This record gives sequence, C-alpha cells and structure tokens, in this order.
Amino acid sequence: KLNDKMIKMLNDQMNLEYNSAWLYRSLAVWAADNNFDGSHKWLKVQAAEEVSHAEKFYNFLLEKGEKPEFKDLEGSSKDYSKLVDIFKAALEHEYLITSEIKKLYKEARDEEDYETEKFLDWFIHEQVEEEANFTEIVEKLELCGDNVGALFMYDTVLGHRE
Ligand code: OFO
Repeated sequence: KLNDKMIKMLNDQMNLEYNSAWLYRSLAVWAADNNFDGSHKWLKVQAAEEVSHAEKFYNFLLEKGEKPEFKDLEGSSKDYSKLVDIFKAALEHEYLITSEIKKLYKEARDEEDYETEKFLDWFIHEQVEEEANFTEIVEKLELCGDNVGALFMYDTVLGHRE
C-alpha cells in the first residue's frame, strides 16, 4: 500500500507530465505560427511522448488501488521571439521534471517503498535522454544563430522525428 504522501506525489507527477504535453503543444503552436514546420512536428511528437509518461503514473496508481486525480492544465502564454527560446523553455521544464522525479525517488527510498522505487527507475533513465535531446537542439540552434537558411535547414531535420 502506498503512503498518503507518496499517493499525492505520484498524482502531482502524473499531472506534471500531462502538463509537459500541454506546454509542448503550446510551444508547437508558436513553431507552426512562425513557419517552423519541422519543430512543430517534433514538439507534437514530444507532447505525445509526455502523455505516455503521464499514463505510466496513471496506470501505476490504478495498479496500486489508488485513484488518479486530474488537475487543470496550463500551456505557455509567453511571447517568444526566437526558435531557440522555445527549446530553452522546454529544457528548463525538463530540469524541473528531473528534480521532481529525484524527489519522488528519494521519498520512495526513505520509506523503503521498493515497488515505487523500481517503477521510478525508468524515469531516472528517461530524464537523462530528455535533457540530452533538448540540450542538443538548443546547442544546434545556437550554432545556427540568426542565419535563416541554417535555421530552416535544421528545422527540416527536426521534422524527420517519427
Ligand atoms: Fe520530458 O519527460 Fe516527461 O515530462
């Protein structure tokens, strides 16, 4: 049986993962609106991946006999001026996700909740990949700078994500 604190933390993380999807969908709109079709697609694929992360928490809570509880979602209402800025915002968000996953992991360890600890292993690995993906994109977009040709070429590469 999960303890009350852990139930709340797992629920919060499920909502944060759904919110990641919502955030990336709103950043995708910025990309579409600014003719970066490849980034639009990349971010939509990423948003779908975030839903799958949320569903892992959803399923775990159900399996443990608990009830997932949904909160309101928030997108990004900020006004961005450059493509690199939306990926920087996403990278910052991934740092937040990593730190929240670590808090969950610590709670599981402190409480000797081995089942939740094992469940969270996947997310510990996944966050290494998530941060690496966004960091690579930010670095490459910084290399492109204000070179419109380079930006659109790299945007096309991003659009190849399945
Ligand atoms: Fe992007 O890893 Fe989930 O939130």
